[in-house]
Amino acid sequence: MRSGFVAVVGRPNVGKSSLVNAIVGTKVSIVSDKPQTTRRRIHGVAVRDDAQIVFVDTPGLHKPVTALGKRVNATAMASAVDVDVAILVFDAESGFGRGDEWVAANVPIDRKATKLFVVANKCDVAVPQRILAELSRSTVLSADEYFPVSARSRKGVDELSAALFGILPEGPWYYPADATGDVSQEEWVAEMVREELLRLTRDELPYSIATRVTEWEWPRVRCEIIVERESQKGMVIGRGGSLLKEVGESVRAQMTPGAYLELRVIVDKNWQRKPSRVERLGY
Ligand SMILES: Nc1nc2c(ncn2[C@@H]2O[C@H](COP(=O)(O)OP(=O)(O)OP(=O)(O)O)[C@@H](O)[C@H]2O)c(=O)[nH]1
Ligand SMILES: [Mg+2]
Repeated sequence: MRSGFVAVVGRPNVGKSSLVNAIVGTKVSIVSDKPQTTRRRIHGVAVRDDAQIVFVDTPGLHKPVTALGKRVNATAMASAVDVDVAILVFDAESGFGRGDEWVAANVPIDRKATKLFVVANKCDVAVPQRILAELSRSTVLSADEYFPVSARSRKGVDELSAALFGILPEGPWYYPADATGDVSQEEWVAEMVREELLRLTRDELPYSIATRVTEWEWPRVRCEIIVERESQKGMVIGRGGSLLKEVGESVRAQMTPGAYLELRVIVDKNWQRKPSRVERLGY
């Protein structure tokens, strides 16, 4: 048997979670067009023949301004320790820049024990000249390998996956053969609710939202949506409850049939700025 850990790091919004989902083959980590979607370290598991890879999806590294930001940055920083491969993902369309170099310089990666792969993502929207120029720019990192991919179209994903499976050392599997990750069913529903809210809200609201399942008595599932201000409550509920209804319907459609999903919006004033609240929410 062979196995290994692969950490996926990079700036926010470059497509780390999309890439993990594409390789694992199922949605283990939520995705949105808003930066700082991922807030926790999430394991996604992929199996091929005798080999199992545990992907470590991480929050995007950014300049933190809140207690939540500091917390998720620390999570990302610590995630590339004791892994076989660290993948640094950047956005090929917006280019390889200072922020990406900052990530490479500041995430502790033991280059003797850990291989560094650089992945240019979103190659479905970047023209070939651009992809080559940006990959060439990224060679300042002296990585072990470089890959152009598109998590969206899956172009290049199989090549990356094959390279990862190809270098796994012998070792025990860390998860059962049919596991896809370490996200519990409660966490998964809470994250799905947050994903829908990220899709449907804008401005500062997405960052103010946290979700958690507070009751699971199948088929009754209750999920709390936590916002930071009274004024945000109405925005999440929507006119006549329309937004919340849409969220509930989309999430229920992705759950085991028969679920009764109750969504409740509560205010926890400025939770994002309070370390103790951030911790209590499990970030
Ligand atoms: N065109 C294109 N868009 C992509 C691709 N991969 C991801 N995206 C989009 O990029 C946005 C960010 O994707 P995520 O997977 O959430 O990015 P992330 O790096 O995990 O972001 P954080 O969790 O915030 O750090 C979403 O709108 C995705 O649909 C891709 O290959 N091509
Ligand atoms: Mg993510």
